[in-house]
Amino acid sequence: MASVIPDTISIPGYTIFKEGSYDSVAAAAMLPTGTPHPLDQLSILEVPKTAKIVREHVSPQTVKFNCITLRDPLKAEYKSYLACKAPMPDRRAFAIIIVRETQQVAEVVVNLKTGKVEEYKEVKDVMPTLTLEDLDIMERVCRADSRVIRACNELGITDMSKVFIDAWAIGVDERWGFDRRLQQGLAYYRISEFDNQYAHPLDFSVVADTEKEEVLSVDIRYVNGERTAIPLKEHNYMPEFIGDKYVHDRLKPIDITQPQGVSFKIRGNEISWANYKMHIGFNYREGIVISDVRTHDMYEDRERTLFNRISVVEMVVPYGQPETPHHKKHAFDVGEYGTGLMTNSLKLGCDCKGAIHYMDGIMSTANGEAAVIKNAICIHEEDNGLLYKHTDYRDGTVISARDRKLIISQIITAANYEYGFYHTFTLDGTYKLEMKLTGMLNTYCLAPSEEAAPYGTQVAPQITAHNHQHIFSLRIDPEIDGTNNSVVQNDAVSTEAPVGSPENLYGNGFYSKKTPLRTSIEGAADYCYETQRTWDIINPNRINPIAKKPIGYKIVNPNCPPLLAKPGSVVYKRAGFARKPLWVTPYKDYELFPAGDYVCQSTGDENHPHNPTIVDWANRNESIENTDIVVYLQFGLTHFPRVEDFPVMPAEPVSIMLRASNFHEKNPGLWVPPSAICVDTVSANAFAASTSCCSSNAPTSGSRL
Ligand code: ABN
Ligand code: CU
Repeated sequence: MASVIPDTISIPGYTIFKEGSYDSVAAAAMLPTGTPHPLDQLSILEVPKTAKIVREHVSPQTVKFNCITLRDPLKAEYKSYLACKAPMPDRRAFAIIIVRETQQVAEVVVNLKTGKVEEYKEVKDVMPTLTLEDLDIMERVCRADSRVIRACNELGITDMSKVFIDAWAIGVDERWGFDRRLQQGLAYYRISEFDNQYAHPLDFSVVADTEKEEVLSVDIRYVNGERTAIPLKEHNYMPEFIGDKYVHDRLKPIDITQPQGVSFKIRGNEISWANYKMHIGFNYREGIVISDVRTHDMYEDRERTLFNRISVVEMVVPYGQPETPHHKKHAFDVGEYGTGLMTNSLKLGCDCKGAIHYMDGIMSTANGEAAVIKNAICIHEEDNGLLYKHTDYRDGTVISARDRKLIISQIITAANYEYGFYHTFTLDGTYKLEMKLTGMLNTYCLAPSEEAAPYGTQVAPQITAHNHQHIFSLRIDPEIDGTNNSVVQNDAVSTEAPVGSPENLYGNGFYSKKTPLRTSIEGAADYCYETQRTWDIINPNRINPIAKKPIGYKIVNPNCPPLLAKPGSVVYKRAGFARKPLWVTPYKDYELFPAGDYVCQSTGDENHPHNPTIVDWANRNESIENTDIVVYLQFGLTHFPRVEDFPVMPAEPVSIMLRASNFHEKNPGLWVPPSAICVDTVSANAFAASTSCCSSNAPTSGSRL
């Protein structure tokens, strides 16, 4: 086995493993032990092994690796393995490469067991994700460019080391064809080393070909023919600037302790907690992937499947300022940059508090080395307030039980913004994805004659922050107690029959109107605030014996802003997925990314031969009834910046939920022992008797809450 040495590059939190040298301590901690689970991310050995096989395959041409990641097993193959009907699927890796000599993009599948390239496919007319290494190029190229230097000199800047360029994907810039790999650079000035860069936005942006390392255009925005002065006032948030202005004495420490340890058990990347079991994966693009989510039903005393795979597969942040170049600001942070790649290395006590289990994220570099993000995934429990409570005034009994959450989270830094992803399971049978938005607003300078409104808010003198939306796409491959599922739309409506009619004599009738979604075109559904629309993912083959309805999970998604960019706009085309809060398609292996596999510089044109999107998948108009389906859930918020969002944003949460709905026979939390102090004396004896023999109340996993 080749020895490896970690070699840290400038990307915070990344440790790169280079072959050929030696540092056993750091490497040993990251080496895989035992046979990997088929869904485990590639190990630090499998990444360079893949690179070597690919290199040999394309030799004498040379390659730049855009990604090296796990090739998920085919679903059928994996399911057969789980059912002990087939051997463990071979480990496979998937790489996207750019052949340096030709700039041709190719997808490669490598069988890590046989050491063979199994598939090699050139993909035309696509641009792969911008890696952190790709983004790194922009600032260096811009700082050295004479036109950029001149644009800065005109503003009075002579020291180019104080000029910073946020590299963004560009979307579509009609001035250059598709032959070039483009980035746009948003320019800022930093007065001092730890100064808030977003406090000094400059009035120009840059377009560059970052493969050729060539600036193509410096787009200066003139207002009445003049440059806009740099906003120079300081707006800082780091401790050295706050100095003695912190108020320490009003906030006493809060410590979170679990003296008897956590209630989850981890084996490799599989976790069991309360009644749940699941597998946790991670990749450069989706970040956290949760698979094989199952629950042990206490009433039926059997394991029941819930979700085959959960991940955030896309997001878009379209900005609403129509003036150029801001129309080009609509970041697809998953598809254009990779959620995994941008993941923070988390710190105990800062990002996460309490008893934390961390998992690393394993990425790859352009050279095909493994790059490890230590502590990329945080797994922990939190108290979640009341699970249930009841006071019986007549007999004097009071009972309440505490709920708790299992949270699997990661935080990414997407240039200015931070996004926290919190995948949360609770004891009532709910899965919730909560996103927390924090970090820095994208700012721009204002000329004296300009007002921020209506397309932005003046967050500080001379600084505007533009209106924008954040629309996330959560992909869930449901497995609601079996593979074949359907989706039914629920609308809370008044009974149609008029007041005074026999059916609705007193006019108070209302009910949940059910509309089955039968095809993928019908599965592209709109939200309806008036009817508090929800959707149930049901298993039509399993009827709840009590409710006499199909068992299901309810999608609760009231936070689904409509895409405000108009039809015909660039972002409307590119972000087709964001036009609907719900899409339902039949499952297909490797059909994952609703804005296309290749989002950088995509146009969103329908029927693209190499880069279909969810609009194309829906247009196939296939049946989604009682079959293996996938749901894409769009949720998020429309952000009109406030001055309180400056100079750094207080975290803003937004979430979506899937709740057990007629899935169980009764409240699934009833097995959770109530807190002794919440049981009134009348029933205390019964409670004491039940807890004296803890096995009667213990979850089957054997862990105690
Ligand atoms: N928010 C846009 C973005 C994300 C990541 C890297 C650069 C820019
Ligand atoms: Cu925002």
